[in-house]
Amino acid sequence: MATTGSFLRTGQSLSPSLQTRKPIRGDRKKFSVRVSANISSDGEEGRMMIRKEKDVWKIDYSEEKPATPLLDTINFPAHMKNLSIPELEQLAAELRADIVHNVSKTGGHLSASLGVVELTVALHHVFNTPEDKIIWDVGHQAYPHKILTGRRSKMHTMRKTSGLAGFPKREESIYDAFGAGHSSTSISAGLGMAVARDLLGKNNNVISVIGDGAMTAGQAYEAMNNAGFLDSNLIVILNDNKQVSLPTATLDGPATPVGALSSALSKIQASTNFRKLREAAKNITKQIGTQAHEVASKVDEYARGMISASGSTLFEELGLYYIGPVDGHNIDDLVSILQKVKAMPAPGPVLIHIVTEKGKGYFPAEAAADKMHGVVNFDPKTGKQFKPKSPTLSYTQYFAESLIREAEIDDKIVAIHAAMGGGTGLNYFQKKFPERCFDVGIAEQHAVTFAAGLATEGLKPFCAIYSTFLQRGYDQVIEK
Ligand SMILES: Cc1ncc(C[n+]2csc(CCOP(=O)(O)OP(=O)(O)O)c2C)c(N)n1
Repeated sequence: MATTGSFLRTGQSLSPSLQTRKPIRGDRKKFSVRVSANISSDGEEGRMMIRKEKDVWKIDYSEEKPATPLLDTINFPAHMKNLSIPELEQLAAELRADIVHNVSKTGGHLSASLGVVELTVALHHVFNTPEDKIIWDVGHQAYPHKILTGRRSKMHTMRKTSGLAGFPKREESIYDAFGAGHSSTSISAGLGMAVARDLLGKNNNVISVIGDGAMTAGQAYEAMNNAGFLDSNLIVILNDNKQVSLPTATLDGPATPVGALSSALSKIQASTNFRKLREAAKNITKQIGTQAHEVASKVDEYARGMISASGSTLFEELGLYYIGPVDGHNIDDLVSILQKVKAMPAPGPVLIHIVTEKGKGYFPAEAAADKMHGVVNFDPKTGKQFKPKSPTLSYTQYFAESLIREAEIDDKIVAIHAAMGGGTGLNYFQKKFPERCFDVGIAEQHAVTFAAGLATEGLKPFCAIYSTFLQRGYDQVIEK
């Protein structure tokens, strides 16, 4: 499990300004769903069991549709408002089982959604969508969101003609605040919505959820830089699952996260001292009032300085208030922290760093080399996919093999891809020539100009950008 290190927990102080609670907006009808505290969902007709054993949810995945008594009562987020923490946990377990069952029939993106089940439940419990806006970056992780926002009965139509889209789509639902597919747009879009809210005199919340992969793109930093300057209230949730590039099933397993940001995030997780010092600093301010403010802020500064080489200062230098790391599978902590942040009167842009595991709760995905990121139909019991066997090599494989052959005789050949080793076939090249292959993260425009730089010095770069993602490097292709 990727969730190592120490986490910010329920009850830990965030900041003195978090004490006052905003009035809850919207006069929502309260629904109360009670399920047995000794939680287990075992179906009529012996359907798939969901039970909690020693604090761990056990789901016996099978061909059968799982019994989901609590999820069956939830059609919209309004139905989740009165649920207790144990009930929200049960809802998450049922949601996870439902997603595995659905995707085993339709294919699609599996593991990103499994990783954000608890986050999705916590967000829809705490915030009042669709007035509050949730923007899912890339959008491949939005299946639990779709299920909780009125589209559960249509999940079997996912990615079929006239069926549900595989990504959030504004025309599909008022709960889809922004369309996506290409990555790293959520902070820009969220900031736009936050500024529009302020200009229009509204007071809803805006939450951008962005993965550590999507966070490698320049646009995310352009947006954070602007957010720090504009200082509008905006919540950015950084979903850190240590999967920056798309992992591939074909080779050795998940790629090592690329880039300085990944190591910075790891340092933050490891730095208990940093958080202890910072919290101490804030508590001093709270206890002895404004006179001590200067002293306390110095302590806070010192605490930040302790990990000055890491990402926490990076976010804070950009003007975002950093909170974390938080265990992204602990609903109790997520709910408590989201409630506190929601209650802040004027926090400006806040970044909540959560740590999750891609494929969480479904063993075949957790164990798979590619985490079962994108799948065809599969057997839910084993995770075995029903992939059609092709008698010929794909174009991508021909490309990879040809490039490797050329590179064996010409050591000036190098290769570049943008977080898409599998999709471009360059994972084969990477395995053969690790020193001559560059995964630059989700940074297509950088990839193209980086290749141009290599070429100016006499190397022969092959920059392979997958599909429509080259649109991000269009100017660089034309100009450079
Ligand atoms: C501009 C662009 N380049 C590449 C992709 C392909 N892609 C989809 S998801 C993904 C990885 C995203 O990582 P992260 O944001 O951490 O989400 P995770 O899948 O790990 O939950 C990539 C590279 C994309 N959607 N958009």
